[in-house]
Amino acid sequence: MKSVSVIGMPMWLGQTRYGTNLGPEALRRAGMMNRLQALNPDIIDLGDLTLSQTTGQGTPSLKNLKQVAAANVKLSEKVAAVIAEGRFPLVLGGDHSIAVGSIAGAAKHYSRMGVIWFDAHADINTPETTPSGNIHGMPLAVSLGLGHPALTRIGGYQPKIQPEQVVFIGVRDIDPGEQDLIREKQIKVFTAEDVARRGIEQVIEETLAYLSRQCDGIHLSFDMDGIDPCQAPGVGTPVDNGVSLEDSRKAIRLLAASNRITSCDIVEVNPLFDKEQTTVLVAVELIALLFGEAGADISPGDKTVWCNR
Ligand code: 4U7
Ligand code: MN
Ligand code: MN
Ligand code: MN
Repeated sequence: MKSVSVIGMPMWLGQTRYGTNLGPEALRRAGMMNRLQALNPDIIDLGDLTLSQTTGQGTPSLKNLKQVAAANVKLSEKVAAVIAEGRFPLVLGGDHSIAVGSIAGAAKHYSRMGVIWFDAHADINTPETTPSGNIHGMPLAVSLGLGHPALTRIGGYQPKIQPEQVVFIGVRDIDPGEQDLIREKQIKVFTAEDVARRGIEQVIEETLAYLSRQCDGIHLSFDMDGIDPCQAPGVGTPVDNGVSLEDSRKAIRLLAASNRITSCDIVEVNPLFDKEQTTVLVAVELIALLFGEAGADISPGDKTVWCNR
C-alpha cells in the first residue's frame, strides 16, 4: 500500500474566476482525509502551500505570470521532496496551472514519466496561441518545454516530458492552435466521444499499454471538468458532453488496479459554483477510488447515465 502525502494548492490566479483557491479546504471539509485514512493509515496532510492571492503581475497573454511561476516553484520542490521520501504526492487544486509544478517535481524522479491528461480541454496553449491569457490553459505546453521560461525552466531543466509520453482522455474543447500542436506532435487523444463509443475499459487499457512501453512512472492530471457538467457542475469552465461519472469512476478504478500511477493532481473544483457540494463529493469519491476504496462492482453491462446525449 502506498504512503501518501497530500499537498493543498489554493491557487486561482491561473484563471480569472475567484474560488478554485477554496478547493483544497472544501475537499478536506467533505471528509477526504478520514475516508482516505480508513483505506490507508499512512496518509498525511501536509496542509496548503502559502500562495499569493493578489492579481496583476503578468501580461495579457500570461496573466499573473509572476504569481503562477512562484507558486509552481514551491510546488515542484514539495512534490520532489515527497517522492524522494518514497511517498506518493496527491496535489489538491486549485486551478490547473499547478500541474506545471506537479509535473516539474515528479518528472525529476523518472527517466521517462508518462502523463494522463483527463480534461475537457487540452491545456496545450502557448502565449502565442492562447485565446484567454489564462495559464491554466497552458500547463501541458509548459511541461513540453513550450512557453515562457519562467514556467518551462522551473526545476532547472526542460522539457519535463516528450509528446509521446502524453495521453489525453475526455477532451472536447480544443482551440485551433492547440489542435495544430497536437497534430504536429502526434499526441495520443481519446475524446469524450471516443470514451462513449469504445468504452472506458478499452480506452484505459490502450492508454496503459501505450505508456507502459516507454514510461517508468505515470502522473495523472485529473481536471474535474473532464466529467460531464451535469454530474460535476462546480468547475470554472464547464463543457457539455463530457465523460460520464460512471465511466470516470471506472477509469480511476482501472488505473488504481494497474498500480502504475505514481503521482496525481486533482484540479479545477470551484466550490463557489458547486451547488450542493456535488463536485467536491465526486472528487472525494474519485480520490478514494484511486487509493483502493472498493466501490460498487464493475460489470460490463452497467448502464451509463448520459445527461446531454
Ligand atoms: B482548464 C481555453 F480558450 N482553452 O486556453 C483557454 F477555451 O485547466 C480554456 O482545462 C482553458 O480548465 C481551460 O483559456 C483550462 C479556452
Ligand atoms: Mn485543465
Ligand atoms: Mn479543463
Ligand atoms: Mn476549467
